[in-house]
Amino acid sequence: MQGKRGLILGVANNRSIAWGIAKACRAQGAELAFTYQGEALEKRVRPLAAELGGHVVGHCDVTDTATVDAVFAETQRVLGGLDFVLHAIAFSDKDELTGRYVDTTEGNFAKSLLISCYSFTAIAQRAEKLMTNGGSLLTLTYYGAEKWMPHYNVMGVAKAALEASVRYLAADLGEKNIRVNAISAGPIKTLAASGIGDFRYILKWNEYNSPLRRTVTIDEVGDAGMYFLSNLSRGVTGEIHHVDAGYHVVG
Ligand code: 0WD
Repeated sequence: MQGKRGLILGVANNRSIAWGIAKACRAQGAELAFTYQGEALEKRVRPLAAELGGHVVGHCDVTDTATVDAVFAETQRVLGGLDFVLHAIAFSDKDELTGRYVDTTEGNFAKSLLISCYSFTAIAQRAEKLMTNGGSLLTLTYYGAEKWMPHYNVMGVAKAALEASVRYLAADLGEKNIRVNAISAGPIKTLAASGIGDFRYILKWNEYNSPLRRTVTIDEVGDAGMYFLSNLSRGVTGEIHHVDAGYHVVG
């Protein structure tokens, strides 16, 4: 990753999956730029970025296009171009990550799909312009896109759309040697995950039932992320890769 420049979206704190991936990329020599969402997270992201000798390129809320444009302009200024982007962003109203999917409201459906799915396309549009020598885009998904999961509800629908968009983006951007992939991570206790109903039960269930008889860590997802964001995966695009202790073969 020496000489590679990457933009990391979605670090909330040192438990974030994005943080695990950023650490793994930095360990191989990548130069990183980070965004944060709002002032509260800025306080957490700044010291983390500094720990990896990275840049902070500003506040990015994907529901506010001006902030997305601003962080890409700042990334271009600071890094002079891009080789990879990590998208580790998702959101749904917590009240709808419990109970039944059928009760999803139109407002939360639109907001969840915008933040958790469309934002990856919005980011790909801007990254394409900065990736003049090809590049790699990576997003995070979950098995709830493929199978029903208790409480995952509208996020499962958003992740299914996100996985489909990985395939469409891969086909569109392949001729520019820009690759697009997703990691389907097993459940990990993060800020976002704490909003999902009965999450502790899901963790235990995965621990008991996955082939490796455990859950995964952000460092394990981090190493797989480094593979996708580096030349190691140069022949791979449009892939949904499970890093879930094997749960998807039994669940
Ligand atoms: O078990 C898990 N933790 C799994 C997470 C299993 C499989 C996949 N994932 C996915 C998530 O769905 C998400 O896409 O991994 C990605 C990263 O999530 P995370 O590391 O679990 O969670 P967290 O550390 O909370 O980071 C997600 C961040 C947000 O944090 P909070 O918790 O404040 O919502 O996504 C960002 C924000 O920093 N985010 C936004 N960024 C820009 N604009 C927005 C937004 N509108 N909304 C959320």
